[in-house]
Amino acid sequence: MTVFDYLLQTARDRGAGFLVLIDPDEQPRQRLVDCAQQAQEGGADAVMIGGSGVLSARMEEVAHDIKRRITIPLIIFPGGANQLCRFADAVLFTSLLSGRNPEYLIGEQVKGAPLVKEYGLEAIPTAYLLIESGARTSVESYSHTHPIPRHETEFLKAHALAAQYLGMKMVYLEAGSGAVYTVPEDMIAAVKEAVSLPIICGGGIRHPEMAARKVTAGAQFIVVGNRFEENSHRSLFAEFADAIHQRSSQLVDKTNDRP
Ligand code: 1GP
Repeated sequence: MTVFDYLLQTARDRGAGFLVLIDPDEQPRQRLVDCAQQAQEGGADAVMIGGSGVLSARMEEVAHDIKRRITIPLIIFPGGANQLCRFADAVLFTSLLSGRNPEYLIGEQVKGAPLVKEYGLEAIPTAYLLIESGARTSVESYSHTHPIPRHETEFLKAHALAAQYLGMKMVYLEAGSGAVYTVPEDMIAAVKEAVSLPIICGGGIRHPEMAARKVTAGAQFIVVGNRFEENSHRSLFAEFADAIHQRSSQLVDKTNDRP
């Protein structure tokens, strides 16, 4: 089974998928590896690794160590082509469609594509849509792009539709790491109504109830990163997993679902 199919099946079986984002720049390597293991034991469905400013050597060593400790998929969420490495199962092959900077629309993708092939990574074509979230985020700073204004729902829907017609497989509604405001639920619901693509939502989600609201609005996958840098106890992952897995009664041991 591909990672993409595993994700779709997870969303179907559990109501939604819980993705934990690890930024290799933020903490000591051992703590990041422990965090990934706690995430798996707490009920996360996959671990994502990446960030806006990660150095490739750091990415490689952290991914290598995490991959050895978890059985759920490890998915690269690259800030640029230099973050690709062979120690992962898949890569969210994103294009920052909300911006108009050609480097992040297609430039980094052209640099990265040969590496994706060489490393044998599964590429999951994903439209990355940044939504204004109350303060300047590192994605804005690094990409030199403007986010889609909050509540400009028709504009957001047009971007999501364009992604679908371009053949992308997922749409990521991003408020940005550590966002003051999360993606509004009415914008999630509007995108859900407009396109048939699975919706990933992340940025600023700090409490299980916030995550649950995004799922109720229509998000199939919830990404949480920052919150676990302060507290990576298994019990906190489990609280998020319970809130996100709104169909958890139908579950079987997910380690059997691994691709
Ligand atoms: C950022 O959506 C992710 O790319 C996660 O955001 O770190 O704020 O949870 P947080």
